[in-house]
Amino acid sequence: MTMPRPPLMTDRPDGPGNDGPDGNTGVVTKTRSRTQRPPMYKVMLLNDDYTPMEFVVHVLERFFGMNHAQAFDIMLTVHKRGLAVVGVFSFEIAETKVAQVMDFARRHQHPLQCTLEKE
Ligand code: TYC
Repeated sequence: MTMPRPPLMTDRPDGPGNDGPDGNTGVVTKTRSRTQRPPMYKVMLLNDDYTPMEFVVHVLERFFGMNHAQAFDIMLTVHKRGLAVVGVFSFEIAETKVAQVMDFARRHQHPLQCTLEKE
């Protein structure tokens, strides 16, 4: 009559001394960490019937660093199509641009609207 022996650590596939053919081979696994790019935000200008065209051109030159020809072009796009993307920025920059444009328009009593949208 043989008595069952108590279980030993070497019975376990991941136990000590078990890096033989069937046991733990000590393979090191690496989990790849993917670096996320920060989300970007589109800043858009909206058309209205009252803001003068020259004022919109000035806004685009002043806050979005456009030259006169670029600014005039984008202003006309907004005028004809209703809106246009005037730049793409990180959230903090986009938020600041919107606030600057809205404040500038309000101080000049124009109803110009500027908004941001996640890309
Ligand atoms: N539609 C305006 C006008 O005819 C001009 C305008 C252009 C207003 C772009 C706003 O974002 C705008 N005076």
